[in-house]
Amino acid sequence: MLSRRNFLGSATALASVAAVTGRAQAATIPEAATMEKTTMQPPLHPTSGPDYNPVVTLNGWTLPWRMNGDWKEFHLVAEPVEREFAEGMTAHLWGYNGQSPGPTIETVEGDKVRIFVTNKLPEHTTVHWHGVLLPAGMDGVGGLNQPHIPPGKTFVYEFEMKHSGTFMYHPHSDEMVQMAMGMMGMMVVHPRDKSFRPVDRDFVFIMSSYLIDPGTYLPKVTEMTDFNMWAWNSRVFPGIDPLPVRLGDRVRVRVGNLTMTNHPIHLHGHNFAVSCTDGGWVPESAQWPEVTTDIPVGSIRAFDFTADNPGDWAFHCHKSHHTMNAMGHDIRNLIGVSKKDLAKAVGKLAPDAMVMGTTGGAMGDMEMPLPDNTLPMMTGSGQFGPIEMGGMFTVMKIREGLARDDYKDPGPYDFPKGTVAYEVDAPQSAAPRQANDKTKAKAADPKPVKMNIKGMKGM
Ligand SMILES: [Cu+2]
Repeated sequence: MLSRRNFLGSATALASVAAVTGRAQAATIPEAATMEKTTMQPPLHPTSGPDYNPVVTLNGWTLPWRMNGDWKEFHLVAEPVEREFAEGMTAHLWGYNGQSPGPTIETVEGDKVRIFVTNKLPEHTTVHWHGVLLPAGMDGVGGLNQPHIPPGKTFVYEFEMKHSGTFMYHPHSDEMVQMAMGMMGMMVVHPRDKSFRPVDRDFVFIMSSYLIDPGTYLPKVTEMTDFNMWAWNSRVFPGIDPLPVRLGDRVRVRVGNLTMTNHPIHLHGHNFAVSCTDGGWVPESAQWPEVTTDIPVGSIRAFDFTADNPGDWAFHCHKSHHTMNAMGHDIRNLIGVSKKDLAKAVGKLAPDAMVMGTTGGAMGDMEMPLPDNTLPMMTGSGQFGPIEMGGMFTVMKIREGLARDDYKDPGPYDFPKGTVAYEVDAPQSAAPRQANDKTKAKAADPKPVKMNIKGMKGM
């Protein structure tokens, strides 16, 4: 008799057979793909299994896999890498497969995945699969769930992707050092049912922060709060890819945060709703419209919207010191201070010194000699002049008629005639103001008061 209990029992037995078979199959390690380029690579369409609309990773790529029986096999190599943050600055980081962050791992709900992790770092490591619901022995916390992976060794993780959504991976082994060195990546699990919340363009990136002193190459890994490079996929503006979108597309942007602070991520020109976190899909009844969503530390937010407003739209972290590159934080606020007097006083003490910022801005215009391998604090330029940004800033470019998989930078937006804010030259009429000198006060003030009194007396 096939009772429910018997049926479940045999299903469990089958699962453990599969696991044993899996272990035998793990004997051969697939080739580890690497990537040299720092620009967004084209989406990787599936060639087997259920169809899905693949993601693109800002300044990144998707890790190729191979099928081995019914297992999807990936190979991550933890290793030292060189990462260009933007033209003019390269950092010496740790990452995976030639890049920091590591490649995006893309799978489908229900996939059985086998991920080989080879450690080419000078110290031990592990990989934790943040948000993926899996057996404890696969969770990757060194010492707690598994032995640390020694340098030169390869470990295998095997689990089933039981839930679709957006997740991350990072070491759980000398974690502060290894994450401060840039070891992290994103994981996207597509729903098995392609009709579940489909989008036309699906962008993904992870946020990381570094303290790299001007003129140096290596992050200071013991820093806890005072970071100076605020990066999306270990890139800073103007090194971050734009997000090209076809007018009318349904768009999803998935953002992970492995910095040590929160980031209010803001998109201009549209409202959106958070559709997914690292905990799963947000029911439509629980969504509300936003233009900024705060992404806490160790969290993911994916938001969806319809790109119905053509143009070039700023897309950035709303903490203004996160849209800057390495800077001196000890600059005094000199707004309103006379430059001439100050220059005289400073000149006596330090003849080569330069006085800056007395009008409150134009830091983007400043020309100061920078140390090697150091980016200007505020930089980038648009069709109307300097953009004066850095760090976590890029542009979403919404255009008519882009081809489906076309993610090339479409260039600056061609504004329709008469739609750009403009300067007026007409004389300004004097604004009515309350009198404030003695003469005018005498003439203007008492009369209405007297009139009021008279009026009251007359009543
Ligand atoms: Cu921020």
